Amino acid sequence: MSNPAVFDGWSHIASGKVRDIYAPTSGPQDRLLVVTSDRISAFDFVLPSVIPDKGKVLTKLTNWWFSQISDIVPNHLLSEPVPSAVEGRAVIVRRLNMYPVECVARAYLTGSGLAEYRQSSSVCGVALPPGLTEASRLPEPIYTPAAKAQVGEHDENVSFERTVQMVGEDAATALKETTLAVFARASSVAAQAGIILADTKFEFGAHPETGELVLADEVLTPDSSRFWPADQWREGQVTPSFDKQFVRNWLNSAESGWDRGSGEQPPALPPEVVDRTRDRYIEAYERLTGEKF
Ligand code: Q0T
Repeated sequence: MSNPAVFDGWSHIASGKVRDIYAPTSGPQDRLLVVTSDRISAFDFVLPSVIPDKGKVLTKLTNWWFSQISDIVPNHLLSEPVPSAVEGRAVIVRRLNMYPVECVARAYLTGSGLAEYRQSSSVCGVALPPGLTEASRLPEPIYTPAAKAQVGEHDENVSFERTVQMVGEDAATALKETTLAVFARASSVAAQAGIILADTKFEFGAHPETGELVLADEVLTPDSSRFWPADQWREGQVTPSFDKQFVRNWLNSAESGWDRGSGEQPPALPPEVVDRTRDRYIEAYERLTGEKF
């Protein structure tokens, strides 16, 4: 992996597939700089191509959602300027005591949720009716938390009871209730835009002074959620992702020359796949927010 950018007064502390986090080099450690890159991942690989403006789109979308849901939960944003090199795709946030729980809500069954359902007729201890299949709509949205794994590992689905052991009854209940409340609000916004919010993941922390629950991370973006074009959903069929369908289709095609299981790194994307994918991120932003990017 390449080295993260250097910014005066900030020290790099962590990187994910898409984002880089920095702490102040000196002085109070109550803030972080979170930079969203134009990197894109698919099939668990970071691709060698970037999607121009993806970092800006995801940053604007997260900030828009934060404002839409601020009556439900406070968020970690601080209104402080970011280094000019990353203007538009970075934020300064309050440094929270993060809960080690990935707070997932699901309204449709796919991915790890479907795999677990096929094994146990339940997901994270939530019993589900028989006969569900790929992309089935659930009777109601469910909370399916996961325990944050080590870097490079996949998060492990856990029961609500397990999260009680991890963070205590009060925090576990607040995580679940807040996750489902935000999910309900976001689902209705997405539905009006012709987008199904199949599932999404939130990360919360505790305010270091007051202990109050605060929403962190990115929220309700295509990277943290499954957005499906409503007109392409069919129960029983894998629904193409709103944002990455061209990327996945091309990587899976003979034209890419790539074998997902080979252990080889994926190849660079052709320019037309990059351009169409950029358009999809912008379209998602514009449909959800009703605003021009
Ligand atoms: C965090 C304290 O974004 C993440 O990883 C990508 C490198 C997950 N993560 C979040 C934090 C945040 C935020 N956001 C916060 N406000 N306070 N830690 C650290 N990693």
